Amino acid sequence: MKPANANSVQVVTQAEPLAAEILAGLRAVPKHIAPKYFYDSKGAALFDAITELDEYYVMRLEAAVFRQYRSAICAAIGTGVHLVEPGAGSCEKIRWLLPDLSPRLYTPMDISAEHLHVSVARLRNDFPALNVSAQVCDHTVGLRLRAEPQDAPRVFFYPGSSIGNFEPEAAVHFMGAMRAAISGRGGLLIGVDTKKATAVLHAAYNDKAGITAQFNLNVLEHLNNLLGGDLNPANFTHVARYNEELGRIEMYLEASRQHCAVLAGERLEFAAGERIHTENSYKYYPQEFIALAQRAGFALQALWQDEQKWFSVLYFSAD
Ligand code: AVJ
Repeated sequence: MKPANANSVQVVTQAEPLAAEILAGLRAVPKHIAPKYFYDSKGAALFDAITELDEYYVMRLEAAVFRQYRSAICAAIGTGVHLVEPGAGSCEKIRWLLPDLSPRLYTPMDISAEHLHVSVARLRNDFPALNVSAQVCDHTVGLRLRAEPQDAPRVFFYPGSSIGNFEPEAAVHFMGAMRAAISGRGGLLIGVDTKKATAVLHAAYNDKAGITAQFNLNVLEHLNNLLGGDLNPANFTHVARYNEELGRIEMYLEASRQHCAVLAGERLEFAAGERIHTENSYKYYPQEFIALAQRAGFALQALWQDEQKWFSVLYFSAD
């Protein structure tokens, strides 16, 4: 029997002052834009193209780890769980676990209603027996889940090293929010990119085909469409560098000349060489990450890595 809330799409309205938040970031020194704004439909397509680049090892290695260890991963999670995936996007990665894992309910969450509707329809078509209850929300703002199904252990699925977009302290906070949404048994299955040679990281975020540059620059078009504006991508260049000290890739849009732009009726000034910080992508050795997760109330159950140890998949239980 299907739970009452199965096969629905729930929209969680969040009082998020979109224009105010974005403008505050562009008035700040240094200027910044949150990475969640990369993902309009063009940005999502560009990200998919990134995952297919030779230089971008992240998704290829994560997929390889899931392929190699799928049965062990599914065994660690157990059956009959309520699987929740914040930022599920195309709902492609859950397929790595299906049909071995038979969750009681799957709740993909995404900021884009359109994207979520399309992905959920495709998933239901391919896995008719799967109960899906999708939720349109921005998980970086907060997690609000319904109580049902009451007796199913809640397991969060957060692949792709998306956790790397958070500052380490914010990552602890977000994992704490997932932990707080688990009552009784439950867990967290998470994919985390590992620290490695600077040259490898540099190549992954500065691909020869320039797809990452297009992805970065597209955030300007997205903001123009969202708020009304004339930010011109031709006035900026893509910059990505590995900050070894902080263990993170930093991405910026650098103004190639002094100019002005308008966004949401506000005038923005850019000096030549001025940068907008658009993304951090933190890399963690497993031990560093395990320590963060422990602070959020999670206990390590298992760790799986590719042969080179470039990518880690970890399963934590609610402590
Ligand atoms: C989706 C955050 C995991 O940091 O590797 C890819 C995004 N940015 N290339 C990453 C991204 C530039 C990606 N995450």
